[in-house]
Amino acid sequence: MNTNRLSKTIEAALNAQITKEAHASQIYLSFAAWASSQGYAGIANFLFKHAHEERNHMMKILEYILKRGAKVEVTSIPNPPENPLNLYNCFEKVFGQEVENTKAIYKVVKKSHEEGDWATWNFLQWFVNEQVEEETLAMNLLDKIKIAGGENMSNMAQYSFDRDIENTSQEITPAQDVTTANP
Ligand code: OFO
Repeated sequence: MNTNRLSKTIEAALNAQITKEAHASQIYLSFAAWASSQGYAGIANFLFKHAHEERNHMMKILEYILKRGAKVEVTSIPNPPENPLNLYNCFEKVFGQEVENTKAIYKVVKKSHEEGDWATWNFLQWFVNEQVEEETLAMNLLDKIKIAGGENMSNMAQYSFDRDIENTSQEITPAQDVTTANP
């Protein structure tokens, strides 16, 4: 008896999304390492936590595929992009990456709608909301940098922003407390 509750199309789309979330995690990880090497400890901490969050998103999808009796395919992850040129460029890239991931999620949502796979559609609504949160956060940080001088931020402004973001990241669940259910 076939107990797979996902269609081949949805199974493939969700597996592709696993790779996208893993890729997002690698991007945050590489930007965090870059920020740390530039002396931005607060920003590095913030980005490391986000790398962890994205990995939990990957796990959330992986667990869902297994729960529905379908097959997980773990594939290779594309390389992260080049290091950012500066803080402004870093958050520009972060925002761009979040928008790309939102588009990818919307495609899977659309497929689940077309197929009338309401369980998957419902499961994906969590990701739709999460992307709104993440886009807003990146957008707000980008706005702050713009106000502080954008690409021409002074050293003092960079110092304050780094300290500021450290406080922002205090509001985010510490990486060690993050779970798949509470990313
Ligand atoms: Fe996975 O949440 Fe953003 O990309």
